[in-house]
Amino acid sequence: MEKVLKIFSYLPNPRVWKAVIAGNICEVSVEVIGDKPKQLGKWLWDSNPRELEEQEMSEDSPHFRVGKRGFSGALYKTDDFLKAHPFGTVPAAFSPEGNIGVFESNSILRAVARAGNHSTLYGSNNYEASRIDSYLDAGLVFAREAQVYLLEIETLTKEGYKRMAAAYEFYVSGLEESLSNNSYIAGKDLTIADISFVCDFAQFLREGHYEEILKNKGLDLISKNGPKNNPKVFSHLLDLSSREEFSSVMGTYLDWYKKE
Ligand SMILES: N[C@@H](CCC(=O)N[C@@H](CS)C(=O)NCC(=O)O)C(=O)O
Repeated sequence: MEKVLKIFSYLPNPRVWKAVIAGNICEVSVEVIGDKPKQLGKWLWDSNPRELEEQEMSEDSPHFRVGKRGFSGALYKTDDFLKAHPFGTVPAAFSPEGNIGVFESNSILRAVARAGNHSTLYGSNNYEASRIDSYLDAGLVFAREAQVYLLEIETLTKEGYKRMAAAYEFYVSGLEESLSNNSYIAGKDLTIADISFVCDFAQFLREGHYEEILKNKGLDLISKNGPKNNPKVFSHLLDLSSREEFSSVMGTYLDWYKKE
C-alpha cells in the first residue's frame, strides 16, 4: 500500500483514528508514530520524532517548550517542527517527504482522503466536497468545546457546562436533521464527515467516565438522554463504529458505552 502520510501523536488518540480509518477505506497507508500521553514529554517533536536520551531533557535544550493545550510541563519541539506546525499541536502530520506539515485532525483526514482518491469519500465533485467541509467545520466547533470541557471537567463551572451543553445541542440537532434525510451525514454515501463525527463524538461520550464528578456539582451528563432525544445520531455512531474499517482502529474504545 502506498504510504501517504506520517502522523506523530500521543496514542491512542481518536483524532488520529480519523486518518487511519480513511486510509483503510481508501486502501492507502498512514504511518503513526507516538507514545502514551504522559510519555510524549520524553519525545523530540520533529518531522523525524524520536525518544530523547535522559541528558537531552533539560531547560537548556534548544527544543525546550512548555505545553500550551492539554499538556503541562516540558515538551521538546524542534524549530523545524514549529515551522511545519506553528500551533505546536498533535496530531501532527507530514507529507511523505516530510517537508509539508498538516495539522488539525480534520485537515489530516482530508489529506488522506485526497491522496486516496476515493470516488465518494470526500464527495464526488467540488460542491459535495465543500458540503462535507461544512460538516467538518461544524464538528470542529463542537470538538473544541468538548476538548475544553473534558480537560477541565474537575474544575468545571456552571458557565463552562452551559457552553458545552449549548454546543452539543446545536451540533447534535443538526446531525439528527441531516440523518433524517439521508443514510449518511452528508448524503447517500459514507464520507469523511461520518468518520470525523464518529471519532469526535466517541471521545465526547467519555464524559460518562466523569458522571460522579458532575453529580457532585449538581450536574447531569450532557448526553444523558441522547439516544432518546437524538436516536438517529446515536444509532449512526454505533452502526459505523461496529464496521470493520472503524472497529479495527477503535478497538474497545466504545465498549463501556455500549454496555450502559
Ligand atoms: N483541534 C485539534 C486539537 C489538537 C490539540 O489541541 N492538541 C493538543 C493536545 S490535546 C496539543 O497538541 N497540545 C500541545 C501543547 O500543549 O503544547 C485537532 O483536531 O487536531
